[in-house]
Amino acid sequence: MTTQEFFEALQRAHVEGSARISAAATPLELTDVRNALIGRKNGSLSQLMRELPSLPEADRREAGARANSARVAIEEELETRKVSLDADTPPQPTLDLSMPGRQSWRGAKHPVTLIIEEIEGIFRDIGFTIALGPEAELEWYNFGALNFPADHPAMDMHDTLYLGKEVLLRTHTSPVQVRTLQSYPPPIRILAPGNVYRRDFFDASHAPMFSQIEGLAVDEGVSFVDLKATLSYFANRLFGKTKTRFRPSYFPFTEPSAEMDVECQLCSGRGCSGCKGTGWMEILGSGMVHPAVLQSAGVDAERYTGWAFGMGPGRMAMLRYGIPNIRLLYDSDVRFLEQFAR
Ligand code: 2NM
Repeated sequence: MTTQEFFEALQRAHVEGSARISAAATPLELTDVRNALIGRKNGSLSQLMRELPSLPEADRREAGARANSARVAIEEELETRKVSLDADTPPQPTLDLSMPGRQSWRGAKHPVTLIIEEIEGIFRDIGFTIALGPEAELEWYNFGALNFPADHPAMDMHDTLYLGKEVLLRTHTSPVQVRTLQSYPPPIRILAPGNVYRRDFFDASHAPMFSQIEGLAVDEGVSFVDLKATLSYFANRLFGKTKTRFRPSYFPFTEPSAEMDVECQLCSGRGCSGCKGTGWMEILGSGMVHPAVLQSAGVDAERYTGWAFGMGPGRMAMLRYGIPNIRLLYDSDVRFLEQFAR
């Protein structure tokens, strides 16, 4: 390439470049034009500048200076065009920092878990220990040791889920109490929370698996006064200061037996549809442990007496939180559970 040809090519590149800069309609197109003109590898001006070393030595300084000013001019035109294109281009939608954040599910304990923990806390404060046992139980621990007569209707295949000839899913946590009596000498004060199973039809107030909490206290000289005092104290801790009453009842494993009511939490005892107008709500069953139960667990019933009780945390949670249908406790709908996050 002669020096003359170099100058002409430089002139052409500049004129064409200016035209393409003016023609670029968007900032993106302008970026393409910039690369086509002064891109390091393939830009037309960059390629021309690579010819400089092949020009006669006497012309190189002049040619270099002209090439440089063409490049500076092109850069200035690119910048001017960019400013005007940016001004006409509406701002692209970007991240809106004023948007509220996406709410994430916090996780919450199930209301039945909350009430179990609260009940455990109350009894732990007064010297009870938590005791656990198997859910698949021998029939003897579930019924035989508990003074159920051999023909008791609860043992019927229609009410109990049998796993084998003498093995079943426990229908209450009382087998834990029997096992504790067999393994530890009195004094005994235990709380036995856990899941139990019944062959119930699943409706608004029955489920095939539900949780239960039972308790047992056995020592010398333990009386019905201890039962009443302890369970009344418990009700006042759980529900706040509240009236309690005991009504006679019947269980095979206790004698005498009593059910404890608290003032209706919905109407404060005035009588409403929730308590069927009575002003009272039943919260647990209880009684003095039948001597036959102590004897079958190997405890001397002449020396020791005891009292026991049982309640349903599901029912307690429904009363406490005003939950209208038991299914809400089993569906695990996060919109329901979320209300118990704290
Ligand atoms: C209840 C009501 C009354 C009870 C009795 C025993 C045991 F094993 F000591 F005999 N455990 N739980 C009991 C007594 C349970 O539930 C409504």
